[in-house]
Amino acid sequence: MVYLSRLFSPLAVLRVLLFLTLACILTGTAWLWNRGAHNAVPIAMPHDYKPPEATSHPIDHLMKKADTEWFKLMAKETIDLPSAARAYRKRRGRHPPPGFGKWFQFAQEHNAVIVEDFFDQIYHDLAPFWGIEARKIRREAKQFEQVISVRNSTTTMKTDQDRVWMNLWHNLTATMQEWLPDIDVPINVMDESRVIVPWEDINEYVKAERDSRGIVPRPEVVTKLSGLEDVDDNPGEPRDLQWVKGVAYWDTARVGCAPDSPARNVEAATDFSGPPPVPSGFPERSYEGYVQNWTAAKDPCLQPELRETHGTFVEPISQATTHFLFPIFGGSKLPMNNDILLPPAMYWTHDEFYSGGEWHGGTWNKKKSQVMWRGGATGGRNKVENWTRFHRHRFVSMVNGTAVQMAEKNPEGAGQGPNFILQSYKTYHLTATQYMDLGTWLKDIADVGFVHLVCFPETGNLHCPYTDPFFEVKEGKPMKEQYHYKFLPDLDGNSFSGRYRSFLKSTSLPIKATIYSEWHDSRLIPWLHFVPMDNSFVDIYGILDYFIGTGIDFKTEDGKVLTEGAHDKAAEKIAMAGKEWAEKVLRREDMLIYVMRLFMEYARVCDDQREKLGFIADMERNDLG
Ligand SMILES: *[C@@H]1O[C@H](CO)[C@@H](O)[C@H](O)[C@H]1NC(C)=O
Ligand SMILES: *[C@@H]1O[C@H](CO)[C@@H](O)[C@H](O)[C@H]1NC(C)=O
Ligand SMILES: *[C@@H]1O[C@H](CO)[C@@H](O)[C@H](O)[C@H]1NC(C)=O
Ligand SMILES: *[C@@H]1O[C@H](CO)[C@@H](O)[C@H](O)[C@H]1NC(C)=O
Ligand SMILES: *[C@H]1O[C@H](CO)[C@@H](O)[C@H](O)[C@H]1NC(C)=O
Repeated sequence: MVYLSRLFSPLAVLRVLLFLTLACILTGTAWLWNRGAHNAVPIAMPHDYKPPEATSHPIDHLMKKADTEWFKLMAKETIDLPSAARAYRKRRGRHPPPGFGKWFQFAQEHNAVIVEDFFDQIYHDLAPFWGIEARKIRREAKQFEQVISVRNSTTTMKTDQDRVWMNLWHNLTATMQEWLPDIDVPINVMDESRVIVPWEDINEYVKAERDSRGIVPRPEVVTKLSGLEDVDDNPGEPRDLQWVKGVAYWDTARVGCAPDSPARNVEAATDFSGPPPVPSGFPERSYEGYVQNWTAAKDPCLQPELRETHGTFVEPISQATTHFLFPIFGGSKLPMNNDILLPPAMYWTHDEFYSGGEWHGGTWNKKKSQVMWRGGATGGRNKVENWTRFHRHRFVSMVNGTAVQMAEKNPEGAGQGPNFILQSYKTYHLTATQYMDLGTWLKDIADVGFVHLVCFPETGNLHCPYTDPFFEVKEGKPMKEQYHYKFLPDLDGNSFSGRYRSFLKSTSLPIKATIYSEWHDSRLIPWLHFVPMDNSFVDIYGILDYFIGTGIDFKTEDGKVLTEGAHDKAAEKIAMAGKEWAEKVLRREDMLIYVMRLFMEYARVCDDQREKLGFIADMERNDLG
């Protein structure tokens, strides 16, 4: 490994600057300007100057690709009911569900951007239910312990105790109750997702959905739902869902992976001591080291190493999974889960702890060009035997300059820390490490730390005997203050991270790693609206190197301040595009519109006449002229 051990002195800065200036003048290659061209700073350059292609960075390529993807998506936007219904039939292969006209009206009245693809998650989640009897679904749903119900446009809630999430989802449902069909919605009140049906069964169920698809001839279409009177009059027995507990969660989860997927036959790890495995080069499926397929990057079925690098699979806090297909609605899930996604309750709250309030940060130029993260050491139940395998711990260590310097000097293995292993500097060709060692650079650009070490067994305070030597307990930072920094990593906790929506809405740039799916996934484009990060975090240095550069500012002759290697404009572009987009498609209204569509589809799949039920008013209107 190449480590520059010389520390950074003012003299060295001067020397570097002198060298750079000279190099530019002498060679005329202007590579420095090329980098600077991404800055807002106007610099004198020849009119015919063109950046050499060869210096283009993989992230430049990914950002360009993201722009193209967005244009393709937006070309599908629909602006009136007939075109929305047509887009529906084309994409889903059926008539829209009863109520679709009202739904469209609601969406339009709330100025929604309407693209059929935005609702893909609903169809992914509900498809398997076409494989089981409608009557079975509605009878069992009603019997669940926590249920939100709508009857005659009035919402009620059944729960074992007062629960914040239930109240929030109840509130969300009640907000649009006059638009909703009769439904019983079983709610998952745990952090963790609940349903994993073996892949082979799901495959059959999904096949049944595909086989049942078709545009029913108009005279045969039934436009009115049958309602739930039969289950109200004659409720069934509650289903014994045979919750699986006490089995290594990885083994419970991987049955949801396809038989030929890399993870399906890999058993749960048993030895959690020492640092976890790291990719020796670029992560698989990456584009020259950076995430190019976000769906794949999030999928544990493709990455068996997650069994020992993510807290969810090392030791979740709580676990109760059923292998039976049953409709449970919740805020997030793993790709192998068969839960049905709602927008997370935390996204509906007005609680400032999660929403950060209405203020989403000042202008980009006023922010510190640094990475800010604060959070608890959650992600599962970390213990002395296995804390080194928890993802939050790993991230916090990997951007801790001191920890990195200690790892580099580790006599037992250069680059090896207690819970991470550094890759060779050569892998990502970092600019910053050409001038200083990784640790020195990180100390300059990162302010990251835990606010609570969440120990097991509990200590009754913020500290933890086995992780104290490796982590400082830092002061918390309210979200408002986090927005004073340009770069905001967002990591999974015990499940998904509840601050993501606020980060997207902020004027700062979210850097996101996750294995969880959320309702909004098909409306966000990586490298356009946020920066995606691999779950191993080996790309974090490359990401920060690209956006922040060395972190060393220098003045050009005309007094402008540049940062060597920084693509500050590119970072600002993604931060602003994400914010603007979130304000268009992740509004509270958009959550209502999503859930209204979801509940209309759910009502149909619970109805005995589901194959004939549909909305065709748009076609009849066409007939009239
Ligand atoms: C809903 O309305 C129908 C018809 O008006 C009525 O028969 C039924 O009892 C009502 N159900 C509830 C739960 O109020
Ligand atoms: C939902 O909650 C908000 C804020 O607490 C409240 O103002 C509103 O009335 C509630 N809406 C319904 C339908 O319960
Ligand atoms: C991304 O990965 C998923 C899962 O492996 C795959 O189905 C999909 O085709 C990939 N997308 C692209 C654009 O390659
Ligand atoms: C960074 O790492 C060092 C060495 O392990 C540790 O003492 C320090 O508390 C860590 N800092 C943070 C913010 O966790
Ligand atoms: C994590 O370590 C603890 C303590 O050894 C153990 O009880 C737990 O089962 C481990 N997790 C897994 C998935 O084995």
